[in-house]
Amino acid sequence: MSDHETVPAEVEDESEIPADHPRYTDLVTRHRIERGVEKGITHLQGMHAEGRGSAFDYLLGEETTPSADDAERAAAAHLLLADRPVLSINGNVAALVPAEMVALADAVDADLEVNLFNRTPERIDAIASHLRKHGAEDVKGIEADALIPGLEHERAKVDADGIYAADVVLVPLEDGDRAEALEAMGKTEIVIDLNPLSRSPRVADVPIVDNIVRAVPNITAHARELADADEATLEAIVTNFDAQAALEAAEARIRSGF
Ligand code: PTJ
Repeated sequence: MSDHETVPAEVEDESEIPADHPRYTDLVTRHRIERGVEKGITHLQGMHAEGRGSAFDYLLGEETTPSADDAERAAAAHLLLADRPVLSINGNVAALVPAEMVALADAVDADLEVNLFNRTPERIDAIASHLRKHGAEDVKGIEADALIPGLEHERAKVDADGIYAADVVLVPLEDGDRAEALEAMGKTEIVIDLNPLSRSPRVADVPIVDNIVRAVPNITAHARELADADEATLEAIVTNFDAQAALEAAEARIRSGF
């Protein structure tokens, strides 16, 4: 075993993780999730979710594939075209990419809404204040005065002027039935999930099979680059994107390693 395989368990801050470690990104994401749990932001189940994601990322080569990059560009075009885009935040997303979600919301003029599977008032408050610390001005999802029809669990609780009224919703890191329910409401869905076989990416208009720590900054970069594009250009990017082909490319990469 090389002495780079592990880092000391007592790492206090992610800056102590050696940047030249071959699994640097994985160690940083693990560290952020652990800190998220300690701060009451991330649910303990978030650690399982992170482990699943990490295994798929390993098989994908821990890089943004060309087809994921296309999906991220299509996501940027959808968000720029939207009238009421909303970015949904759960405990893993808040721990991994708080500042990056705020930057994306700014770039595409979207709202940020906390939406949790394991919903408690304490976690909602902790996540909202964590996002505010990272620059968010307005955080939705606290009132939760509307329900997504057809869902029996806590993810159904949304803001009437947030996800409920949105035309485009970014749904990261959840393998579940909310994506299907949002689709039934007629919304355009962008899903970030490293597992191309999860339910959520399979019903998405834009499935992004990439690690959220790479995906969100890349969507923002595309959005900034497309900020002055005309509507026809954005529409063409959206129309030319093939969701089924993106899922197949990701699965082929995972199965073959190429
Ligand atoms: O904060 P809460 O209460 O809303 O709960 C959030 C979790 C994540 C615990 C909950 O949504 C959950 O249990 O999710 P699942 O069913 O484990 O699904 C998470 C999906 O995200 C899995 O398909 C993982 O492969 C994927 N995933 C995990 N980490 C990443 C990821 N995808 C992209 N980037 C990651 N870093």
